[in-house]
Amino acid sequence: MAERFDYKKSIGVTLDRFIMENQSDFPFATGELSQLLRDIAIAAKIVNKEINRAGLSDIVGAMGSKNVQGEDQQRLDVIADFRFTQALTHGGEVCVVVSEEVDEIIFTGNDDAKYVVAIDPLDGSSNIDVNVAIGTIFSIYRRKSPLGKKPGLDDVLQKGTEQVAAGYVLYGSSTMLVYTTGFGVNGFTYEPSLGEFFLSHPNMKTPEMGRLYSINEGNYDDFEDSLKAYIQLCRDRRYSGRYIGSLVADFHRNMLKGGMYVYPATKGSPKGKLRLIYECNALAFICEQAGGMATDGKNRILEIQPTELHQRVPYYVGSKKMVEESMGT
Ligand code: P6P
Repeated sequence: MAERFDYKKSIGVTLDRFIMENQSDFPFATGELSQLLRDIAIAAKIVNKEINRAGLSDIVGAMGSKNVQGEDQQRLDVIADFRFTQALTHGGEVCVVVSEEVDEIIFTGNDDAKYVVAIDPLDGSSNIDVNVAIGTIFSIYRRKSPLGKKPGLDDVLQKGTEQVAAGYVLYGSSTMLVYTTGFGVNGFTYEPSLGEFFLSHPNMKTPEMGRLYSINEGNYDDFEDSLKAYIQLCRDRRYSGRYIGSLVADFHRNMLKGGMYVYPATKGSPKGKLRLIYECNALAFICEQAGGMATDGKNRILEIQPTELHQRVPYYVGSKKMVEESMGT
């Protein structure tokens, strides 16, 4: 018997309502963090629209410039960086931004603002032209310098344990925004016809164990013996290799199904490829909140004291038992 269509059934909780309803999680909450999360969601909607029509406009392909990492900037990298930086600046809640696309810290001019944002506006952008999922990753910190003063490096070089919120946007077969404020992880799916994110994945948890491992085995000869041994263990157990070259997409799938993503030190990237401040810390916070684990192969990611804006670290993230096994613990 088909389920009777219940037209009175709620269409669900919007992101805006969810943020407001959970604002009381924060002592002395005065709404600035709520507004900041909304500012990020607005930028995500704009970037989503531009990504979805990228093939129809002249915004695919490379800019012909390189970012601070020496990587070729795609046009959408620069566009996404502009959209998020503008939203954070005009929103008024952020005093300084660190972006993968910009060498130095970005002063928004909001010197009375409480918060700091570190962001990878568009991760995996080399996949744009081939229509593979890409993502945005963001971390939110409380500033350490006094309100009203010009912020500085100390406001940005904070351990991941100091994050007040973190999230990602996955521009995939559907567009999702997933975030945590330290009280669990919740996922929202975008309904373009209404221009709203709706709660679709409440209280996300990641399985302790999984059968998916995500790593670029093209670098296998560079791996430490312990990692080679773990990969062999995955092969012996007939795990599935799933690596699409887009961290957010691999991370999200592994979080839902159970799995582990690894980007270790390689000859090409002796300190690892992924950046601590605006990639690894955010996903580590989310992963731990969902019951998972994130290390650099030896130490908890969130406890690493950053020393440089664009510092890279080796990265092992996902199901707790898989990360522990890969470390030989
Ligand atoms: P490689 C994209 O550039 C990225 O930062 C991650 O999204 C992705 O997992 C990784 O790099 C891919 O790197 O060296 O395997 O092509």
